[in-house]
Amino acid sequence: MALDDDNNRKVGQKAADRSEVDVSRHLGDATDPGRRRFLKNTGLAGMAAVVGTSIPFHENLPLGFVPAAHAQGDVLVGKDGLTLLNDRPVNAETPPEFLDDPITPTNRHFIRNNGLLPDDMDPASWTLTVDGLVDNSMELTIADLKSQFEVVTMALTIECGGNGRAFFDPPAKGNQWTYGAVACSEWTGVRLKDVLEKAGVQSNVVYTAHYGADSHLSGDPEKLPISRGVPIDKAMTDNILIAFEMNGEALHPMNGAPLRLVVPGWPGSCSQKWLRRIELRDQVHDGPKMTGTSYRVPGYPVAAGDEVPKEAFEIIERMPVKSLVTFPANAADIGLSTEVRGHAWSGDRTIDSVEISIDFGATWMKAELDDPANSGAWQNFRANVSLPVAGYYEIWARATDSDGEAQPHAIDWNPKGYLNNTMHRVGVRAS
Ligand SMILES: Nc1nc2c(c(=O)[nH]1)N[C@H]1C(S)=C(S)[C@@H](COP(=O)(O)O)O[C@H]1N2
Ligand SMILES: [Mo]
Repeated sequence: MALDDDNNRKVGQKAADRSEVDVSRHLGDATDPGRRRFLKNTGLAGMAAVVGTSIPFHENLPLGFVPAAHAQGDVLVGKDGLTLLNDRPVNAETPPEFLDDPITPTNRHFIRNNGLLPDDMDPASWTLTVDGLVDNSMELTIADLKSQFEVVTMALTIECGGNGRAFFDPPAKGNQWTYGAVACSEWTGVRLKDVLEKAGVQSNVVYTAHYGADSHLSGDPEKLPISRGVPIDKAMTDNILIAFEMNGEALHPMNGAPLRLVVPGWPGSCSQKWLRRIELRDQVHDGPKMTGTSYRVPGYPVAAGDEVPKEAFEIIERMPVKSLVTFPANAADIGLSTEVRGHAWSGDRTIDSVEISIDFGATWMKAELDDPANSGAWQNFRANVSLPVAGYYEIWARATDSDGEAQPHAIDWNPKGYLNNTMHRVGVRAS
């Protein structure tokens, strides 16, 4: 960025005014909705991200104008083939066939936002505060993180707790994710554990609390869109990163630039984006989306559509065993012999086997299964499949994890539509 820190802060302030006050009050119907939507959802930092550089004369840009080079109201810049589920906040998933790479490229990583992007995502002036029940509170720049801690690169799976919600009946409110709120990119950063150890975790700590710089949809600066945490034992495992690079480059603005947590194997919501602060607490965190029915499921099976009392909800911890077929694509026309490919994962565990069926589950064949690149990465599988005669087939995949748990045909319904790990079915026409 060409602007110095000071200037950037000023810029951030202006952009906030623009998106939260001026735009909503004064634009009226004079500009097309796509443009208003664009401004409201991205702000100045988003515009800069879109054009790939800073905008020196941004203060002269009339309110409601977006850079002419990108006047589509496109909130998926730098993404490829994602399906937009919601544009305020931005939520977009990746069709399975676009998740075929062993490591998910940045342009194929899904986006799940609860609020609006921060206006200032400048890595040079970014700081991370570590405080609460620690011996030494710390305020670290990204340069400090790089110089004071071991920098590591790991492939880590992030899956939204609501992935698969679209298949709940009766339907569950929220983004109607089908399959593609999951990804496994390569993240570079420092271990959360190393940072917490340096801060000195006090003996009464039970939980972390994560805070990001994104703003609440209401525009109320007192409100946070989301602030979650994990038990301290989980926080001290060595595959949780405070990441400043994604696939060897700066983080994508929508994926938490310039700094985020990556907590593999637990609901994606634990992986705070635009990370500004980690606080250690002597009680379970109670930030927005930690309590009530958010990222919680009933502690016992309930019938579909049942009312569940609030006390019965428990915080989701590890994500269940699951797999995804990424080739062939659903509804593809294929030959009688084909390779089948995909990924499998299970929170805090590894995958022991993936089986494929082409006859609606009557018989299963074992797929070839790779080891994970490292702990917390999904595992890639492939199988050569021969179909006996021309016709319609379904390719089903079923993963079994290191604890012997296998993917089910159906899961217990829950009110918010979390944890759907039913088998993936891909329909194909073979000839
Ligand atoms: N600050 C912040 N962090 C956040 C969120 C958010 O809205 N704000 N969404 C969370 C949720 S619910 C998920 S599933 C993941 C998604 O990460 P991604 O958008 O990079 O795919 O980010 C998590 N971290
Ligand atoms: Mo999520």
